[in-house]
Amino acid sequence: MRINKATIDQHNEAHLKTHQQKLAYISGQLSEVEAVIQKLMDFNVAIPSWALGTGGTRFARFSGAGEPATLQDKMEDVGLLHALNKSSGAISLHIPWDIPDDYKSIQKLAADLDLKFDAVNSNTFQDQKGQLQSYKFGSLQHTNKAVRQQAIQHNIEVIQHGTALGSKALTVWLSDGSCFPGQLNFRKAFQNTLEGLQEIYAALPSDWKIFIEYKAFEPNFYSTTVGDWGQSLLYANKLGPQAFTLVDLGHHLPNANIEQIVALLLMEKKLAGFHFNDSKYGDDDLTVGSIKPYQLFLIFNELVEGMDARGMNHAKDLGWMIDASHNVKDPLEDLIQSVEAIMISYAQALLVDRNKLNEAQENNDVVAAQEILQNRFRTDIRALVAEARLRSNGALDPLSFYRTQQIRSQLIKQRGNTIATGL
Ligand code: PSV
Ligand code: MN
Repeated sequence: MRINKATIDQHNEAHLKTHQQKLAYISGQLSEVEAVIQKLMDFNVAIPSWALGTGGTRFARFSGAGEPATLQDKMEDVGLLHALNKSSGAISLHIPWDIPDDYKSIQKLAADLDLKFDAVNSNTFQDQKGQLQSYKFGSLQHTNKAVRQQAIQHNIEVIQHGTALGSKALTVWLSDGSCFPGQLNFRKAFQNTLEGLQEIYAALPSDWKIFIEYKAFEPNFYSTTVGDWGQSLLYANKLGPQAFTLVDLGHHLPNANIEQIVALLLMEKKLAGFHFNDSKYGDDDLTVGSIKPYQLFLIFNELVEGMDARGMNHAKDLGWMIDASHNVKDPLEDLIQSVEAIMISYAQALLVDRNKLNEAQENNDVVAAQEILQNRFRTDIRALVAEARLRSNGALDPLSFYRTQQIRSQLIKQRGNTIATGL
């Protein structure tokens, strides 16, 4: 389903007056508004192919209807989202769920929808039909060389699919680990994993990156072989300059200081980028910014500070992606909310008075530092994000557009009771 530009224009006209009032109000309070709007227009967050269907829990999956059943449909959904918010111009594929049957037609569809291919993801956390070796006891860490070789080969194939489509990064998330003390020799598991990653690294094209994603627990509950940012950084450092650590917000132990992790990885030039989501307890995969919006802002505050200190391009030099998939919302509505939360936090971070914050830090003025950050966090800058969308020909209010145009009902009419692939 494609969205007609005239319908977006109509929607924008109806919302324009209120928007302009809000914009005038916030512009009157802040300097640098134009530069911030431009940065927001340049910024894009990739959408994972697996977030377009209703996610499941260990207990049940309450699938919605009209979900994208094919790669083409998933791309159409991301295209739809991008047409509305103009900040979702990339899709991240998970192999083997999204193996393209014809690269040329998939590339053409991407061009029609104004989409790029973000990092490609390998999957050695499930056994596929007809697969020779099982990943029940891990993949790259496995005691059996044949299992390790199969996992290496799979990752190399993922790189090949990505190369054919124009991706520039491979994300490796391993569920490897153990469920019980004594099950695993930690050192051997690490060594096997490192050797496997080295073979995969050797197959990377020279303009590619490999992102090593860590996760504290689940599906293994005693140890995880890439369990935290320290372990991921160890692998990334040993692998070489094309290897980086990927931060998924839901992959930490409770109350971890993610903003500090981000600052240090950036300093070490080893931050790959993000899988954004939100959580209360574990890897809950909830809508970005729905539970801990202040944490999201603090992360962006470190990102903007750290990237500017290194002269990095905010839009291009890190991988920005959502990784959320849960079971009670319409996935497209959820994604509209997630992207909006990211844009808001980014805009607020751009507007932090760096000189004043720096001065407060140098003078150990703890109270002033808190005031500077919290004042910005509490400033309603949503009109700036909306203005960036308007200037890019997106919708002023994507969620209300989605609802008033009854997009899900139209998708159901078109697709029927289809269910997306994935977890
Ligand atoms: C694992 O929990 C993860 O965050 C990884 O990024 C996977 O590839 C993704 O979720 C999809 O299951
Ligand atoms: Mn992830």
